Amino acid sequence: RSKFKGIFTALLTPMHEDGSIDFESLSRLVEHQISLGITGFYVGGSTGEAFILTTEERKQVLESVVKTVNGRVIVIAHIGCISTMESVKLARHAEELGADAVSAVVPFYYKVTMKEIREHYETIMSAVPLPMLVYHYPGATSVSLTMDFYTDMSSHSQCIGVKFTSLNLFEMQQIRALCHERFMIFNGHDEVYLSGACAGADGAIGSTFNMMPGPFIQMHDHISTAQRPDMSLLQSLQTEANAVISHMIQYDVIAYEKYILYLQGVLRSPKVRQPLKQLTDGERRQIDDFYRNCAL
Ligand code: NAY
Repeated sequence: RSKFKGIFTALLTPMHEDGSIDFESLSRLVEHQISLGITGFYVGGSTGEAFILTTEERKQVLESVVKTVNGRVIVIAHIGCISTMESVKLARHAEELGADAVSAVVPFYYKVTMKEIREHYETIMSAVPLPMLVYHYPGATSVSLTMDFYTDMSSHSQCIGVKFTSLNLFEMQQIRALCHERFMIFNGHDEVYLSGACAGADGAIGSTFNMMPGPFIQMHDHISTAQRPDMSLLQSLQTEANAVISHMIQYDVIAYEKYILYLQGVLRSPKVRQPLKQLTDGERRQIDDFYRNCAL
């Protein structure tokens, strides 16, 4: 379990100008990220545009990442779909490929109760023996999870924790206080990484790590190794990251990150898939100006 404690990039899916997947840029991004020292990848999540890829494409992206990684860092495969059966199929595929763990978003769209949500996870876990990470992102799913759900999940030895993409850090702290200590919490909103670590997060899975993993790796390393963490150092690292994030959130997050990586020469195109919003020429110029004067 301790191998999962760290900084995981919620990997982008690079695309060509026509919207098809650019596997060459994907491999380049993976290599670039490994060279910068990330702990692993969260493949096929929200940042990876998974819900607007075909099932076949989701499989191809995971295949490509597992092949490029070749065991050097950890791969968590997001296999969640709103259908339990489809999630199981993708989980089996992830297992065949040798992914280290699977993660599934809470089933959304159809309004089901906690009982069905629990059964959704139990069915996937009984079909595939890989460690499971619950993916909580109420801003996108509108699904709230109860503390009873978390404590039940934490008593399941296969369920290793939750990717907690919410700014409600009181809830995060309650999970830490009430769940089994082996139940890990991954902070999901990068702008509160440091606050999440104080509330008990063991690590983080974030999209901004695609373009700036540095401050997060430094914060994580410092928190995990320092006998007396230097709060002013940690605050200055979070502030450095948030200067970029506060600019980024004025735009579409995925398009922005792809554009920065395009400027850095890692991606060949900043294209996002329809119906996501592409950056306009005017927005690109504004980001160019910001990029020239920031620490990225
Ligand atoms: C995912 O599955 O890709 C994620 O949830 C990654 C986490 C990101 N969340 C979203 C919704 O994009 O990195 C965060 C987020 O972009 C960042 O904190 C800015 O709000």
